[in-house]
Amino acid sequence: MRQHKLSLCKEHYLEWLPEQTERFIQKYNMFTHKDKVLVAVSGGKDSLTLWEILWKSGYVADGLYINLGIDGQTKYSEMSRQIVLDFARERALRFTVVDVEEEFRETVPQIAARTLRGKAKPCSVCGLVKRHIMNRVARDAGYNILATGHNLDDEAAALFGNTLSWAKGYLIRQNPVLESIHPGVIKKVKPFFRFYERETAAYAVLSRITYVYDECPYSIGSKTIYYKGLLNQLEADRPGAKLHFFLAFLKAKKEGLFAQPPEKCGLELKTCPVCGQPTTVPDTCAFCRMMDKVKSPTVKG
Ligand code: Q46
Ligand code: ZN
Repeated sequence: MRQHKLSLCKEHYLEWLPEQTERFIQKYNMFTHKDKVLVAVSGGKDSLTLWEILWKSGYVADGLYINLGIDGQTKYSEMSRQIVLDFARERALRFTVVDVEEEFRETVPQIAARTLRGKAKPCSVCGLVKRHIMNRVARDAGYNILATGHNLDDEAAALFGNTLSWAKGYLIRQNPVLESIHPGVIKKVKPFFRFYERETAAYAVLSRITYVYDECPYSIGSKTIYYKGLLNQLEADRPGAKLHFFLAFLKAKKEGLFAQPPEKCGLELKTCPVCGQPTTVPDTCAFCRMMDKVKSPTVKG
């Protein structure tokens, strides 16, 4: 690991990553052994590795798998669902499965195809659906922490994109720890945000975790993947650049840069009358508005 000027053998690497995870959980006040953690698992290496480490470290950490219904030729959802179920059963872990099609009568790509937001690509609709379900399951089942497996490459790429367009709103909100700001919202944490993707992948391979190798077909050609490539080029010439980029951003935030403008600080979040989740408008939230359109029958001309 050139970025840390550190080389480890297999045995020590398998100790190092969980120790570092524990250090970050404590350093950033993510959660303690008294909390009830819900881990969002996609079947990929990051989320399964996170679940495994939290479980082995004795945390109350149950899984949530959302079947998005992204199948097509790759059978991405079907494959990832099976991998998550096998992973949990082999370790006797508790988990919840939410099937979007069963619950909303349509898969994520089908919902997206009906909306303006998702016409070209379902990712924005997919994000909205996932956020809504994660929050709802955590809230209804009494979890007070929602953990995701985002790694440094994910966070740095998102920051890079947000910085290129100076997306103020996203820069204000981007954080590895998001405290609950509304009774309907669960505290969100990303315990792997300081690990390079190679580091979590190495752990998954060395500890023989079976995970889905294929990415979601809709991620192909995405801006995120392009930004990750650019940051990897930078990292190759300047080891540690990616980590520095993200940590310097967090430091700047701590010092008050990217803070909420004073006129917005007092703005209270409203509660969606349909689902109880927060919204900035005094009406139904974006998710409920979108699902309302899905429920109404298509008018054929
Ligand atoms: S948003 Fe887009 Fe991902 Fe949803 S449709 Fe696939 S690539 S899974 S993180
Ligand atoms: Zn709602």
